[in-house]
Formats: sequence, C-alpha cells, structure tokens
Amino acid sequence: MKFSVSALVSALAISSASAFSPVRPHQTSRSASTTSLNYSVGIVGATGAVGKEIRQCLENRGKLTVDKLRIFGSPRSAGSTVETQYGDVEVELFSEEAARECDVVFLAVDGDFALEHAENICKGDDGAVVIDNSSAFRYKPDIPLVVPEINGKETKKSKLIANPNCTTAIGLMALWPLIKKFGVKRVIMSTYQASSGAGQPGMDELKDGTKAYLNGEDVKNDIFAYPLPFNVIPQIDKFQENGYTKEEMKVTWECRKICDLDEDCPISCTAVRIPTIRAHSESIVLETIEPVDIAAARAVLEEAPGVKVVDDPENLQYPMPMTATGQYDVEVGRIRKSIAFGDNGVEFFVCGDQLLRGAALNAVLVAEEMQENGSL
Ligand code: 2RA
Repeated sequence: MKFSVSALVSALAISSASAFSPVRPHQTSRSASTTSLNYSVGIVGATGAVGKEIRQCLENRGKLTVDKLRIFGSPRSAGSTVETQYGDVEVELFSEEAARECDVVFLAVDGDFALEHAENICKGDDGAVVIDNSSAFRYKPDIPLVVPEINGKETKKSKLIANPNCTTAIGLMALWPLIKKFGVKRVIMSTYQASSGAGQPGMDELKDGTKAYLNGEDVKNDIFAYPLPFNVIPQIDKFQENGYTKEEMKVTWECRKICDLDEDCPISCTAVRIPTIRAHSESIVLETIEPVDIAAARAVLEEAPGVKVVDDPENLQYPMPMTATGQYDVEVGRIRKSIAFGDNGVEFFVCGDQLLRGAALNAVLVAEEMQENGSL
C-alpha cells in the first residue's frame, strides 16, 4: 500500500475513532484481519458492462476498503460525473501517471489497451496493482491467472494479475472441488453462452433483434456472426487451426493453468452462443481418476465456496440462467453418474452470472484476497 496523505489521515482517523465507534462509513463489512488503511482504487472502462459491475461489486460487498474511487475514461467520457457510494466521481482522462497513483487498478478494457498500459501502470515499487480482465496476459507463464477460491495465493507473486475468461471461471467453481476430491483424467464441456459475453453491445443487439423479429422486421447483426434471436450460434471468437474456436481453447489453456494440471490434460470444449442476456450455462463431463460416489460429489459441491447446489429433479429444481442471473454463486445441478465413463465419471450442469462470477466479482475477489494476504 502507498501511504498517501489521505490514506494516512483516514488511518489516523480510524485508529483514533475506533475506541468510540467500531463502524465507520464504507467499512461496515471489513473483517477484523484487514489492515486499517484504505485504498485508492481505479477503474478503467467503468462505463462498460464489466466496469459497471466492478464498481457495484466494490460498493455492495464493501470488503475492499476503498478510500477513494477514481474512474478513468477516454476524452469522450472524461469530465462526466458518475454517482457512486463513495461520492460523485468525475471521470478522469486516462493516463498511466494518474493510474499509477492508485493502489489497485481494474482494467475492464480490451487486450490491446492492456498490452500497451498494464505493465507501465504496475512497474516499480510505486506502481499500482493491476487486475486485468482481458486475455492479454492470461497465458504468460510469469503472470498469475487467478480464481481466488482455487489459486488465490498466486496473487503474492505479481503486481499484475490476469482475470480468467468468464466460461472458465464459472465452470471451475464446480469442477475444481470435484477434481480435488476425485482427480481428473479428462473434461468435456459444452457451453450455452449469453449475449453479455459480447458486452453491452451484445446484450443490446439481442434485445433490439428480438423486438425487430417479433415486429416482422429485419434482424441486424453487427456483433454476432448471425442474428442471435431465436437462434444458437456454434461459434464464439475466431476459429483456430485445430478446428476449435479461441473461446474453446481458452477453457483448455486456462483450466490447466489455474488448476496446475498437466500441460496435456485433455480438456475439450464446444462453445455456443444462445439468446439469453447475462448468465452462461455449461454442461460438464468429468472423467475422474478415483471412482465417484455421487453423494460424496454432491457433498463436496455443497461445501464449495461460491457454489449453490440446485439439484432436486423431482421438484424440477436445476440451474438456469434465469435464476443464476445477478447471483454471486454459480448454480450446480443435474449431478449424476456418467453413462459414458461409468464409476469414474460425473456429469453436471452449471449456470453462473457472466458479468459477476465470470468477470467483475472474480476481479474484486482478487483484490480482496490481496488485501487479506498483504499484497496490496
Ligand atoms: C464470451 N467468454 O462469452 C466471452 C467473453 N469473455 O463471449
């Protein structure tokens, strides 16, 4: 943490006030183990779909002790004002110098921007911690790719942390506890991904296209390869030489890196865009090393942080985008022994909010983890 004057003043205020009042504004849910200094937090891309959710996660969770929120934008948005729980914040024109004054900066912008600026923002002892939501650094061996519930301790190794792709983060919440318990031989995943994966323009295109379709008008598609309303599109991101798309390969690469699996652990994904708004769904088949007892598998998932088991077929209870939307936890259900892999296989269905668990919440949890472990 950098000891800015404002942080020091607030630290002194906290310590002198603590004898009289244990609760101060913006600190209602601080855990006893956190330090008494607050942080200057920056968001780049705060008006985009993920950036907005990052701000709301910071506000709603209240665990990262924010002294000052700074919002950085382009010349177009600079000067406008955003109402926040930390007061009205004037959007500042982004510069590396200004971002470096923060303790932690969330990048909710594209990979090219991250490649150009992330390392400059965090370099040196006086640089900021950067949590990057793009794919720019995810596959670099020396940059931690972190889902805090799985490999949070990796955050101690670097001031630049990569946030995983949403599909990976959502699936791993359920996969990892089962892999830890039963081991992994292979994973086969099929996804049903919401329009929010393409940001606010993706959600807008789905909504506008649905209205147009129902009015009998032409349905335009600029964001998706084909019109999404009343359709499914078995392509997300660009096709690779091996016939998979980049979205599908991200699942393979990122699951291996986050879970520290063998370089060649067979993880195969088919990623499909469907006309839902903001929760991704995933059908996952795990072939295990140890035989799977389904009651034990369910128990492991019930204990797992960030997971809500919704699995009561008799009463038609199972995960759905409709119920997972807006939730921090992913829903897991349809848990069953696999016909394909017998005793060594378990199949299940996961739904998670793409903007929260798949992006903003994970990024904020990374910062909270770093606050807890002293890396901020
Ligand atoms: C998508 N996974 O759903 C991507 C977004 N990061 O398009």
